[in-house]
Amino acid sequence: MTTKKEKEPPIGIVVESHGSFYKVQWGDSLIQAVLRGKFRKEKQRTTNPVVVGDYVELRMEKGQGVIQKILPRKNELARPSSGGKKVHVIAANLDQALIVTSPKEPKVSFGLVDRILVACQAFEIPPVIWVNKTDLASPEELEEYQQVYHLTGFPLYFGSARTKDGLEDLKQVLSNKVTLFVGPSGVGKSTLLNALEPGLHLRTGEVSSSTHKGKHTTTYTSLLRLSFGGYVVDSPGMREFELPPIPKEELAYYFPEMVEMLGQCKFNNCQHLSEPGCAMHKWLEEKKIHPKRYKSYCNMLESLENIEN
Ligand SMILES: Nc1nc2c(ncn2[C@@H]2O[C@H](COP(=O)(O)OP(=O)(O)OP(=O)(O)O)[C@@H](O)[C@H]2O)c(=O)[nH]1
Ligand SMILES: [Zn+2]
Repeated sequence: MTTKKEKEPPIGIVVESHGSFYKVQWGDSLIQAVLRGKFRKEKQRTTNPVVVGDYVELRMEKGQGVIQKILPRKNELARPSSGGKKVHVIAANLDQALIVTSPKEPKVSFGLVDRILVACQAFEIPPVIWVNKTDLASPEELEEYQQVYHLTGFPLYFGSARTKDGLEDLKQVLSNKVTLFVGPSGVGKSTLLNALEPGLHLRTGEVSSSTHKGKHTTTYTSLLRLSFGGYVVDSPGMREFELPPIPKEELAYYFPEMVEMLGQCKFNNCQHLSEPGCAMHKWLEEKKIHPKRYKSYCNMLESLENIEN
């Protein structure tokens, strides 16, 4: 141990949480840790005080780590707990979300990708789109992704876990970041990780040939450490986010290519559906937003209205 480490309390990152004990990565050591008693007695806003991704201060006692302090979180991925009063936090301090989608087997709709994009932004997790299974797709199908997303400014990558096309780019994207892989079952999240990091031996699910839908294969949330630096959140619960309750009037702000248009409508409470003097018509005509993105906006707006009614 260096003198510096003796002076400063060791800070590690929680990579597994099993209710009352945790696994914390500290440098190259993986430490079993428990929570200092005080935390468990304190009244908590959440069902679980420590989650994967938390940076924690440790004290070593009899070869075991004791979590002394949880450092402030920059973001958290959460859902309401079953009782409804508290929130259940799934992971914290995510640097980015890799939205894995696939044009075939399964064909993921743009509507679903767009919902996940909005949810990521609502959780303040910057999204990156990865179009997987390019080996199965036609050039037209891939071009469509380009058309739909190039105006959004969201980073967009193409590749195949099977042929390993594009995986060097993906390594760059993931390097030294904590990344959440998100996307519907069967798009190839586990296969991608196995291709990048063969040592992980993640289980992969075969896509059912009758439904073209995959099976869920992961059972608990953990952070997987990448040999080239960084971590990946492997979570069974959040394959497709639920859209958090966003006020209707804020939805347009989650569509970056719409933001510039927002001051140009006649009414400042315009929802950009078919109100008089709405700038959306012009925006579509001038191809400043892709019609598929506008359709996603309309569908999401409707589902938000349904939540409120
Ligand atoms: N052709 C092709 N098949 C792929 C590719 N990536 C994954 N697959 C196949 O797609 C199926 C599903 O892959 P998984 O990695 O289990 O998918 P997942 O997204 O992890 O699915 P869940 O764990 O259910 O969320 C497997 O049969 C993979 O072999 C790819 O790039 N091209
Ligand atoms: Zn409008």
